[in-house]
Formats: sequence, structure tokens, C-alpha cells
Amino acid sequence: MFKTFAATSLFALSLAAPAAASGLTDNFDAESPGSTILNYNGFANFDVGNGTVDLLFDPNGFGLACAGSSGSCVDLDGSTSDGGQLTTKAFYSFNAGDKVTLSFDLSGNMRQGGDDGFSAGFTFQNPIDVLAYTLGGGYGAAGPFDFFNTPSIATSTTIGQAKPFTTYSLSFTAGQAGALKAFIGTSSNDNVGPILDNFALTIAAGVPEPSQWLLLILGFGAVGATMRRKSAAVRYA
Ligand SMILES: [Ca+2]
Ligand SMILES: [Ca+2]
Ligand SMILES: [Ca+2]
Repeated sequence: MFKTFAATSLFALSLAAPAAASGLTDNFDAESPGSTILNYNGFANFDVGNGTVDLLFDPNGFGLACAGSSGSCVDLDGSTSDGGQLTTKAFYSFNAGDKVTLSFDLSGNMRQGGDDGFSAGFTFQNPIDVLAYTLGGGYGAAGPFDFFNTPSIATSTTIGQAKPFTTYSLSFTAGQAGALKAFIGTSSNDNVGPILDNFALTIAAGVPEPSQWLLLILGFGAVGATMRRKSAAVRYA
């Protein structure tokens, strides 16, 4: 019996072992290099939904800059008076305790029409507990906040029309294993939206807190107790 319990514990521990960081980084520079394409929908790593977006190459005829004043970037409000949203094509897996971070560079629209709303966050394949949800960078510091059994989490705010490229970040610790897609979109509907560059989704193995280890150990104990009961039932049947 003890051997079985020890083997179960080792198996569970191996599942909890740190894994290499995963995720997606995309600076959009490989999207049709050299081209500015209105209502672009050929992204390697993103689906476009809720409206349209424009691919911008720097330099372009509109005088719009990408981050670093070179390469390509995205006007989140395309040219159909219906601002769009980029969502990762793939689901990205995470384990319980992993730290998930989404960061991106965003500038104001640099044209007219005033400030623009934008929303960024995550949708989950199945609802999970989101722990220590924290905002940083251009959002200002906020959090940590916990959300339980949630199918998605997002933060919506506005960006000033003339605000230069600023790095925004959202992060949380996963309460359970699962998979997610990350997204960012705008509520701007005048063809003149915030400009996105340097999207980065990072999933890094977390170091369990002492309280989490206690739960893990109690979990193993429960598994052992269940197995002992089962074997006793077999023994006396
Ligand atoms: Ca770029
Ligand atoms: Ca546009
Ligand atoms: Ca706008």
C-alpha cells in the first residue's frame, strides 16, 4: 500500500514540476513586410473579430509610427467604421500555479476623434480561478484581485489620442490547469484607433506558496486514504 501511495505522490509531483516558459511574442514585422494594408486579415498568429484592423508599415502615407519607428504594427480600428479585435489563433496551455502575463505596446491614434477605448484580456477553454490578477505599465498599478470560476477576464480603459507608445501589462496566477486565448481590441468606430505593437504572452512556471503545498499534500493524503479504503474493501469482500 505504501509503495502505491509513494508512486502516486511522485507522479503528482512530476506533474507539478516547473516547465519551460511558453507563449507567443509577435512584433507584426513579418506580416507582409513593407506593406500597409487596410482591413488586413492575414495575421500569422491572430484572428480578427468584432470589426476590422489595418496593418501599418513604418513609414506609411499616413505619417503613423510603429514602436521603434520601424517595421509593422496594427491600427486596431480598421477602415470600415467598425474597430476590431485581435485574438490569438491558438490556445495556450498552463498548469496550476503558472504565472500568465500579457504585455503589449500601445499608442494613441495620433490623428483625430479624441481618446479611444480598448480592452485586453483572456478567454479560457474552461472556467478557472484567476488569482492575483494585476495590472501594470500604462494601466497604472492595480490589484491583486481574485476571480473564481470565471470563463474570461479583461480590462477595458481608454488611451489618450496623443499618448506615445507605452507598455501595458496584465498578469495572474492560474488556480487550475487549463488553456487560454489572449485578445486586445478597440471600441473606436471612426477608422482612427489605438496603434498596437510588440504583443507578448508569457506563461511561466510558478513557485507554489506554502499554503498551496499544504493543499497538494492534503490532496495526496486523500488519494492515499481512498486507495486504502478500496484495497480494504477488496481484501474483505
Ligand atoms: Ca512592430
Ligand atoms: Ca484605421
Ligand atoms: Ca477613434
